[in-house]
Amino acid sequence: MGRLIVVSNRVATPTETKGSAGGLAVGVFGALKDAGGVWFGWSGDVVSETVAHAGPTIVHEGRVTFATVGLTRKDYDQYYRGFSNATLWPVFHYRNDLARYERDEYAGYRRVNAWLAHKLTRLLEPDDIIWVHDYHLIPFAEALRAEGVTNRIGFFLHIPFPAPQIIFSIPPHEELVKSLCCFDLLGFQTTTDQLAFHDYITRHARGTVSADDRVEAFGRHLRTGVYRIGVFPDEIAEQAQRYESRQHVLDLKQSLEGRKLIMSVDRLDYSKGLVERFRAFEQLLERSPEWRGNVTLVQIAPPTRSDVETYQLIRQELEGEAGRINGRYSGLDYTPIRYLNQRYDRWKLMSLFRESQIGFVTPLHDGMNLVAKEYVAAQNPDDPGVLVLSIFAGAAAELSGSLLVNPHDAIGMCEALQQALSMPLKERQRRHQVNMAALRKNDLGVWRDSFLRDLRSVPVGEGH
Ligand code: ADQ
Repeated sequence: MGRLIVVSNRVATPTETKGSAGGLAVGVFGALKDAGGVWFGWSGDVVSETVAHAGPTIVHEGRVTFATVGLTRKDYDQYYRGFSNATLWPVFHYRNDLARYERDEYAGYRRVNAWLAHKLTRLLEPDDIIWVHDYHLIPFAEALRAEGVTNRIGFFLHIPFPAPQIIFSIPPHEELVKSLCCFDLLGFQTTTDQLAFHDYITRHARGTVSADDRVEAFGRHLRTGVYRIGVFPDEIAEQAQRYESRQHVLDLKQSLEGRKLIMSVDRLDYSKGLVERFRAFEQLLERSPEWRGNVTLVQIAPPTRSDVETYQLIRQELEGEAGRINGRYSGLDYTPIRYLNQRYDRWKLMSLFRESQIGFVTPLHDGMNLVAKEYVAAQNPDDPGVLVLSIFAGAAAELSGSLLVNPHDAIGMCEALQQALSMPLKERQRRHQVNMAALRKNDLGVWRDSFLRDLRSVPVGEGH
């Protein structure tokens, strides 16, 4: 079996792969350890041109090589902050109103992809398979092919693939889709995303899609598939239980003074529906006076991409909403919304999830949403909390034991909170069992192994 080469915008550090970071880093590292190989991408540092061009920096950890490069300020601004996060991210999350398009940023995006591909070429061996992750690297296979690389190359899109009418707002949309067709296998989070891509191919690229998801377009042959990313539920359950009587949990419990707890955890991002969520919680306090003083929403939302303007605006808006709602409903000993802009260690988050009665996860659009899955896995099966989940999270297709809500309907979300807060134990247990069975059936290992199995089975040279 050939080695595995993983390419992602950011590369986890060797320490993060030992469990301190998200499960994804651990999951991908597991596959790298099994096959041996290289994890290649940006180090996260902005560096001088000399340092950038001297890279990659190589660190070995057993059979796995971590190879990272720094980005120059210009590359960072155009490729990362610009086209990736100010054009692709909003459009792929249906927020065309927040997107901008600048030709020089797009040129920078393609330039960095070509440069990264060139750097990787030197580390490749003929039998390697290459697994590229996410929207920062759409032109990566095309750039590798231009370098003469004929290895199998797969791509997994972690975020939604939007309907054609939405992606049309990016002027070079056809070039992007053409670039995607240079991969041998394209993986999507949900059937909706896969169908949106097929729709583009058949109706706008004069291509064909066969019944077994083989695509022919732009003179290339490729395959597409749905690979729902998951978690390792039993590890999370064990971690949540192990830390449930630690000081941070006891402190929280004491401060709640018997109140019910609703937990939300997200990166601070406009796609996560935080403003709508705060307003739904306000509706609960407005319409159900018996809950005033008796339920607290803890929203943990560490800032990300804070040098992109739209992220500064959402942060200000949220601070305003939290302040307004708290001003309206706080008492001398009661604050309805506790809004925290910090990162927490994973084990802490999992034990806080276990302590709460509701997980409130309401993105406006989300590829999958691992927080929803982590929330379910962290519950005590004897006395589980209820997941209130947006229909626009990829996870909604699997977690049928949740209360599904439309995040644009504040009163609907409020009603789901009311239902969850007074749900009988038997029903909570039944819903939890349904959700846990779904998590176990399709865990992170299944996601990873099925993608890699399908990529390895593509005949070499089939795409040409
Ligand atoms: P994200 O948009 O980052 O991921 P999500 O899937 O929820 O969203 O993953 C977030 C991860 O970060 C979770 O593991 C969570 O526990 C962790 N996290 C969040 N807030 C944290 C905090 N305050 N402190 C510490 N950890 C925190 C993208 C896509 C998703 C897709 C994933 C994986 O947007 O749709 O599910 O990739 O494919």
